[in-house]
Amino acid sequence: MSTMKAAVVRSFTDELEIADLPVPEPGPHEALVRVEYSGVCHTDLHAARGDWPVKPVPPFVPGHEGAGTVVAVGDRVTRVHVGDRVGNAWLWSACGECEYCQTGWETLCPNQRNGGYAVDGSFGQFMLVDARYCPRIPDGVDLAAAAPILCAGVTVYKGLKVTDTKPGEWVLVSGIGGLGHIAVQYAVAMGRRVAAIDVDDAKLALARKHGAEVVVNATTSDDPAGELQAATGGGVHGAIVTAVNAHAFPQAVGALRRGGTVSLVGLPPESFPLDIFTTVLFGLTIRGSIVGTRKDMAEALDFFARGKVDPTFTVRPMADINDIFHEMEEGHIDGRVVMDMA
Ligand code: 8ID
Ligand code: ZN
Repeated sequence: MSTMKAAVVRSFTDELEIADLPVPEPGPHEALVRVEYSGVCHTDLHAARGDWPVKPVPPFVPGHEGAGTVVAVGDRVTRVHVGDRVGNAWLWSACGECEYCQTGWETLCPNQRNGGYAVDGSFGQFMLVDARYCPRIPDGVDLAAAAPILCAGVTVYKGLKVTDTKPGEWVLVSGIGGLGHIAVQYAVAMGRRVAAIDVDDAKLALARKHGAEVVVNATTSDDPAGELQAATGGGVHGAIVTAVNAHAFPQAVGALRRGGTVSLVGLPPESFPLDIFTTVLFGLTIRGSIVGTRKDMAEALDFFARGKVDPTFTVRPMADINDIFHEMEEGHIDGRVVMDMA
């Protein structure tokens, strides 16, 4: 039996352990992938700490932004072949049969399995993917740069779509981390005008670099929502909140124009107060948005392959995973960290 190195969560309170695990064998619909790069998403940190009401069961291997090459396939696999470049995703698989899968909402499938949560993920040198669901990486693109598209990219692309904004309208991106800095780029590529809010001037500089016209620092502004309202001539038409802090959510609602929509994407395990009167009289829409379908993923990767979005990332070894998580907790990461798994 051959073995591989992987970063393993043994408990929600211990550091991850770099361990030798058996290389898994693909089932009938699965492919075995040699992982070359894996992005590190804040969701992996929530998973490793057991932050959410529905918890993964240790021991497990996090990671749902893995990109690599197929090295073996199960006997029912037709969609991918040995040598193809593919990735894993949060939507690792879905049932394909429920009312959600049948109506283009496979991301809501109650029987879905999630990469790096219910199924071991990409923080290992090999991983399994369901060949019916895995994203295919376009030819010619850099695999390390493609990794952040597999979760951060598709999630913000879908989150922006469901703001129901039009080209020329304003969108607010709240939280300019791994997701948010890519959201700024998709929004610009989709013809929206971008305002950005974060608690850190370095993150706001990154937002400006990627095309934000208005930036607000939530810690130094006396009235962040009012400032955004004024700078956008009456409020943003849409907003996407990726911040990992419940205070950011009512701020984004407060920045909306009448009739505006906010997509909630960040997942701090908290609640926030919603003013009923304003929501009703201004006809606001507050909606959640979870990753994207396989079609959203293909579209998000296509924007990337055409050079419309270009993640800012730093490549680090897998052995750094605990340091990377600590830096993420402290908000010290610029864009995304992508681990070199080879
Ligand atoms: O499908 C989904 N809904 C989905 C997909 C992927 C990730 C949701 N997520 C969730 C993650 O689980 C996490 O809760 O989105 C959140 C953001 O993930 P990330 O972008 O990978 O995290 P990050 O790189 O740490 O960035 C967080 C940013 O939030 C800012 C930080 O400065 C950082 O730039 N931020 C914080 I913390 N507090 C803020 C505040 N009050 C804030 N920005 C504005 N206002
Ligand atoms: Zn993610």
